[in-house]
Amino acid sequence: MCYYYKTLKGLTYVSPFFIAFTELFKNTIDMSDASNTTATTEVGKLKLAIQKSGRLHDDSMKLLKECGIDISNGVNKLKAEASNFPLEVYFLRDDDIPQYVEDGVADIGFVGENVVLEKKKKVDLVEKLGFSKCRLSIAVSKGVNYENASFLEGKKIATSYPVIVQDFLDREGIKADIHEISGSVEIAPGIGLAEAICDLVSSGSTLFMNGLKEVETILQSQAILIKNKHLNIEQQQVLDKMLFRIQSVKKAKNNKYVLLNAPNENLEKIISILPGMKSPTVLPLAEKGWSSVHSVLKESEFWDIIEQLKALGAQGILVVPIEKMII
Ligand code: PRT
Ligand code: ZN
Repeated sequence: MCYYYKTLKGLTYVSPFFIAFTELFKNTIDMSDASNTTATTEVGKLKLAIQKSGRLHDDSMKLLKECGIDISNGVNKLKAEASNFPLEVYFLRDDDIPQYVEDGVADIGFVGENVVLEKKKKVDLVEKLGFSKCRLSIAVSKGVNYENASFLEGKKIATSYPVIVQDFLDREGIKADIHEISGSVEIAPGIGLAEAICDLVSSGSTLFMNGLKEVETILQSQAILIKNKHLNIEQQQVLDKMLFRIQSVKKAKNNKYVLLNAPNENLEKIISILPGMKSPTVLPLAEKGWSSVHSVLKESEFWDIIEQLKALGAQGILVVPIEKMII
């Protein structure tokens, strides 16, 4: 299987540092664009577009909650206001979010990267949000002998992502017939509509149940925060505040707080494998010869380090989730 990772055409990654830097020069850089923006947001208030219902909705709302932003969303409402943050939330179809953000009808949006890349709208990528992870993959019938992308030459590919698929074919130098369909893509080979499909995959069970196998991953996707290119200074400041909270929530999710009892004879070795935020906290225990060690571990390194700690005689290891992490 070969992997192609996104070329963010029309989508620029903007780091928080870059945002802060460009803010200093915003008046000179963006004044010529100011008349182009259709943003009607009152000074310092942000309009956020999120999915009304579907796979992104619950995690989007959860993220706002974890950021301490309270939204009272009445059933069937299209718009809601945060009670404790300068934010208004619009509930929309995910496909429409990039357009609304480009036009400035919404200032920012939570949406799948796959949708932003397919729509090719002029928006900035601010942050990857870490939920709704999936991949956009080519699949063919199980029995097909697929060796590489040249199999697709002259074939029909059914997909809801014609733009991203065409980019992939262009990169591979392959000419194929893209057949755009809006749903149930996975049934296309079975009914003779196409020899291959390109669709989102997460667990892979939909492909499996339809007698298909995944042969190329052309994009890795997740929910992202996008922004309009013409935010005013006050809006950018509110976005920076929100971004700071989002990053604190993300860091907390990727880390665990660990407390353990360590025999003093191995204390130095134990400390050397525990990173901590600055360095681990070490407190003497009432029982002689033992210390209590507190530290923060990355989720990805967690099991490796715990095994090493056990081997060094650590006992009573407690692992606690972190709610927010402000560094
Ligand atoms: O109504 P609206 O237009 O707002 O929503 P929608 O129906 O177009 O989108 P929705 O809610 O289905 O998905 C929203 C976003 O969730 C997508 O744009 C992706 O960014 C993300 N996402 C994450 C997924 C999946 N995982 C996913 N598995 N979107 C769709 N799927 C589908 C896929 O199309 C296939 O039918 O799930 C099936 C495959 O799943 P597995 O687990 O069987 O592999
Ligand atoms: Zn949609």
